[in-house]
Amino acid sequence: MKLSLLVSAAIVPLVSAHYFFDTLIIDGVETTPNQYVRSNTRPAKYNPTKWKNTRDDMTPDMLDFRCNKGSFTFAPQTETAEVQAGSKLAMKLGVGATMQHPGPGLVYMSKAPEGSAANQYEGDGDWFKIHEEGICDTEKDIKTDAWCTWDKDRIEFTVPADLPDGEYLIRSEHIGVHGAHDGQAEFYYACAQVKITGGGTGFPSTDATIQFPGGYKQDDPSFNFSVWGGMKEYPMPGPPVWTGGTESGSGSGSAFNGTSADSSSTGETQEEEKHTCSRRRRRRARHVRQ
Ligand SMILES: [Cu+2]
Repeated sequence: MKLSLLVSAAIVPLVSAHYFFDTLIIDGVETTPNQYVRSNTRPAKYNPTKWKNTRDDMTPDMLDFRCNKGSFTFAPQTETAEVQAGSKLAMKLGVGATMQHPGPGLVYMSKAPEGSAANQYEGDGDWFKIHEEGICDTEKDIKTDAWCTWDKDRIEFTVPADLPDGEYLIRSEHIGVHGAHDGQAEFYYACAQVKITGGGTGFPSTDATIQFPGGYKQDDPSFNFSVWGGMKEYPMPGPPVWTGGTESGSGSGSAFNGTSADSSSTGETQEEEKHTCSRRRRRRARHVRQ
């Protein structure tokens, strides 16, 4: 653990803007990295999961898309945080990174089966969404700071007060969509282990739940979106946000319903070249548009 942290700390600044969640913040109190958040076994643990031009062998169609590669092997050594329903939490990135890719932030939860603890749960049950944030300011650049998560080091969210007591996984996720027009959406995600107390009796209906893998499909519009043709509405992935009760709730209102400028601009290829995220991008002969 210590060694991999040191190695990551040494490497991250050399790699543009890649990151991983490793710290749970409970009512403003920051906990120790990986105290409550499962680590992963990827050779470079900050690398995103992708369908195309994968960084290692991880794709969103694999079982480990739940909490990241090999993360279940860290479950026994990861503590389970006791959290009051209704609390304000955050999932923070490791080694001082910030989310310098355009794209949404999402938080899901999944309840460990009765009689099973969070640190025994692989996340193979249903997941429901408790938070999402997309485009916050349509006056800004959809390639960068128009997104709510831009340059932030954390995703903040509230545990629904109506959630029943029990042990859960919390899966925070940031999706970089700068390459999504070319099928290269980048998924950054990790799971925290929590025990909810003081909760309620609501639970999301089945139309508000998905499973990982399967809940995200390679051809979903959310993962084939282009930021290169100007401002337009972003279609959020996954089910609606559940905030309480027994119905699927309405979203947090961060996605906007305004202009939907269809992209037919020129010069987007040059602009895209400036973005140095993908080593392969430079070698691509042609810019494939969705
Ligand atoms: Cu990237």
